[in-house]
Amino acid sequence: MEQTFIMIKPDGVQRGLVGEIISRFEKKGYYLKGLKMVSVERSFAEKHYEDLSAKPFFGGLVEYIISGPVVAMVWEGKNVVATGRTVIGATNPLASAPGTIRGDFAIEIGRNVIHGSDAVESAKKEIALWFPEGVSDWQSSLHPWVYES
Ligand code: D4T
Repeated sequence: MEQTFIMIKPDGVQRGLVGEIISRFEKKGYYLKGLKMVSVERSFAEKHYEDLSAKPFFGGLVEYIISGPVVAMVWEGKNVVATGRTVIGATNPLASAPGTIRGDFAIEIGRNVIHGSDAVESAKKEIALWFPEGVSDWQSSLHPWVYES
């Protein structure tokens, strides 16, 4: 089964959106396999966003991510990388559809509440970076009620 890395950014934590966000992924049918609250160092945030290091917003993005604790998660399920991005909504919250997390809870691109891996390969990389200790391998007994097989 596919896994993705989801991070509730410092604004999502401060605004009390952790429970709502976890609930949306749970209710969809995805399985929570890793969860922790962390305050990351600047060098770690720079590593996470290294692909964006040449962008003009990189400095502000790193400041934002280190401005408070984040909630790091691994979610598992069919097509969870792409569908997780759909649940999250477009990067710019003003363009995110209502019903998505960013569409419902955010206005500014630099305060867009949540991160989700954009591809299966980047999900593997991000999970390895954020969860070097590994994740849980529990299986949900509800599986047959969510999946046909
Ligand atoms: P993340 O990585 O946070 O899930 O966002 P996206 O995958 O949806 O979008 P991204 O990689 O293009 O941008 C990463 C991060 O940078 C912030 N950002 C982005 C910003 O502050 N200004 C900008 O102009 C852009 C494009 C928001 C998300």
